[in-house]
Amino acid sequence: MTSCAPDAHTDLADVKLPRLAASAKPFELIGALDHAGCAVVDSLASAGVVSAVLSQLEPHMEATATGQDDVSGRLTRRTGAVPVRAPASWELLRHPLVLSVAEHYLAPPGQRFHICTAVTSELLPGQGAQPVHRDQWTYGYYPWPSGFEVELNVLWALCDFTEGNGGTRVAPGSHKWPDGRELDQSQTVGVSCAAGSAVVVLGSCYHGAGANHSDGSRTALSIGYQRAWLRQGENQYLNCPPEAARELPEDIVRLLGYQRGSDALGYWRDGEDPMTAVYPDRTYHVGLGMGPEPQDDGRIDGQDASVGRGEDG
Ligand SMILES: O=C(O)CCC(=O)C(=O)O
Repeated sequence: MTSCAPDAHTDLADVKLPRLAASAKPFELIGALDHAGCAVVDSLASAGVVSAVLSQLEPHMEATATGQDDVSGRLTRRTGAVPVRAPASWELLRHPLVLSVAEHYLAPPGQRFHICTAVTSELLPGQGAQPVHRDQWTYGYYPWPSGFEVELNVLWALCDFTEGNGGTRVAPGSHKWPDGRELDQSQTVGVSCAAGSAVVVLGSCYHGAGANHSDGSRTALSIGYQRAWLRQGENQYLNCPPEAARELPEDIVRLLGYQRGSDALGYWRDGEDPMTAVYPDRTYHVGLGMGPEPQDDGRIDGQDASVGRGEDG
């Protein structure tokens, strides 16, 4: 990594952090993200959903150890496997505004996107600021071309975010800055927003959790989405093996990555659709192409579920 200040023509002051209302349309959020690389959508989730997610996750958060390095945060608890542990999170995972925008950046026609991570970051009092980073650095600092996004992260505020409690810090406009920078906190702006708001950050946008100087914890649920041809940050198949996935709705199972990512990507055994492992009673296309999806009766064009399966299917 090299250490340098942003270029004068892309100074932080040049780009303001966009704020949108919960009624924002996908094209408005996309416009804001194209411009700034990050945006806040105020009060996108209801208080009821926020409190249900928190109460379902609470025992797991209580049992989670704090991090063992500065990026994880030595006073931060990161609780994962959220889709299986908190059914109330499904509404956030599948939020229509988020899915439309994720599809725009991550899934051209014939391709899909999946959940990368769904994990809380609970900053306990005294937690210092997280190093400023790009989420796309997960992928070995690969030099993705500018404007080509591989990941999109939605930080759902599960409590009010303030500058004092470590509300996420972002560098608006930094998705266009050179890669590999070591920024300090003064090159970012703190996000203050109400619980239920969503801080949306492109994988190329520099950001990080702030420092928690308050006497309470600051909790975010970070739901990242990524192109289906990249390895997921969190191992969703260990978090949620097929017998657990069977208890989840099909759209969430698909987002977890059980579906094919595109033609010939992620198929199972003899060309079977991996969704078959979760729902053996439904008929999925066999072959390298994605093929048609089952109809409401679980069949494709009236085919029996066993069609195309091998002896051990
Ligand atoms: O919790 C936050 O505010 C940001 C977390 C984050 O950016 C990360 O862990 O990668």
